[in-house]
Amino acid sequence: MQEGAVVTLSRHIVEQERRHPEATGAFSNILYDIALAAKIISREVNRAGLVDILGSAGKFNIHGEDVRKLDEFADDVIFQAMDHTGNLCVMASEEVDDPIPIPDKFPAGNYVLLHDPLDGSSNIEANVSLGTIFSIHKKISKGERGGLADLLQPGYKQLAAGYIVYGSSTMLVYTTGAGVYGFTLEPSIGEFLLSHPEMKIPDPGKKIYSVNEAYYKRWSPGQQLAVDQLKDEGFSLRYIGSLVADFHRTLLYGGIFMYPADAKSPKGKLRLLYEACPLAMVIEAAGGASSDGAGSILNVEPVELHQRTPLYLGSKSVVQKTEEALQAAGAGVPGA
Ligand code: AHM
Ligand code: MG
Repeated sequence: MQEGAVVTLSRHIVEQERRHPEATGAFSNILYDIALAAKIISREVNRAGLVDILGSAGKFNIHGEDVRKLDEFADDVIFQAMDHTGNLCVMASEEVDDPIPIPDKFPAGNYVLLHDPLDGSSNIEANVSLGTIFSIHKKISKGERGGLADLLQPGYKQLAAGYIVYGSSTMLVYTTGAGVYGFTLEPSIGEFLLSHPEMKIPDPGKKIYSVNEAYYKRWSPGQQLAVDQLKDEGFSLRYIGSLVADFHRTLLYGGIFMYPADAKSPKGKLRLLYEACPLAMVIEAAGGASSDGAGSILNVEPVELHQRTPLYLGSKSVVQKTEEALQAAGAGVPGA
C-alpha cells in the first residue's frame, strides 16, 4: 500500500479479498452492506436530539407512524440493507424473537447474520454513545434457506464479527480473526476511513474495570473477590452502561469489562450470540481474552437464540486473574 494513502473501507476490503483468491465477493458485499446500514443509522442517531425541535418532518416514518423508536428503525435498516442481496440465508436480531427468513422473492446465499441493531438505546436522550454489534457465520444446514441450526453456532465458528460505535465520531471495528481494523466515518464524504489498523489491546493497559457495581450485594463471593482485588491493585472504575461504548474503551485502553451473573440475573444479562460472541472474537483477535467465568466465550455451545451469558472481556492477564478469583471463591450466585 502506498505510504500515506487514505484507505477507505472499500479499498481495505478489496485488498483483503485479493489475499484470498477463492473468495467469491459475497462476504465482502456483506461488510459493505453493514457499512451502508451503519451510515444510515449513524445519521439518525446524530439527529435524534433534533426531533423535538424540528417536528415530525423528516422523522422516520416507514410504517406511517409519526415517531419510531430508534432501535426498531435500526433493525429495519439492517434488514432492508441485507434481505435482497442473495448473500444471506437467514438473520437474527435482538429485536426479533424468531429467526428472520430471507423473503421468498429474493435468492438465499451461504452466510448467516446475527446482530444487535442498536444497543444502549435507552441512553439516547442523554447523548450517550450507542452501538450496533454483528456476527457472521457460514451456513451449515442442508436446505436452500437457512434456519435455527445456522444461527446456533458457537463463537469460534464466526467468520467475521464487529461493531459500530456511534460516539463523538462513528467508528466501525471488525475482524475476520486475523487482525482487528477500525474505521472512522468521515461524514462529509460518507466514507469509513481506516484510522486504527491492526488494533491490539494493551496488557494490562490502563488500570480500569468496568462493571455495574451497584449489584455488588447480588454477586457471587468470587465476583466480589475479583473486584475487591482490582481495587486493591489501584484500578479505577469506568461504567457507561452502554455495552459497545464500554467495550470500545476497554479495547483501546485495556483493563476489563464485566457483566457477571448475579442473584437477580443468574445467567447474566447480555446475549451470547449477537453481543458476547462478536465482541469476544474482536477482543481475542486483538490479543485479549473473553470469558463466561469459566472459559472462552467462543467455546460456549449455544442452545437458544436469545441465550444470556455472564461476560468478561479485556486484557488477557486481567481476565485470567478474574477467572482465578471466581474459581477460588466460588462463581455460584445465590438463587441460581
Ligand atoms: P438493553 O438490552 O436493555 O438495551 O440493555 C443492554 C445494556 C448494555 O448496553 C449494557 O452493557 C447493559 O445493558 C447495562 O445494564 P445495567 O443497566 O444492568 O448495568
Ligand atoms: Mg443489546
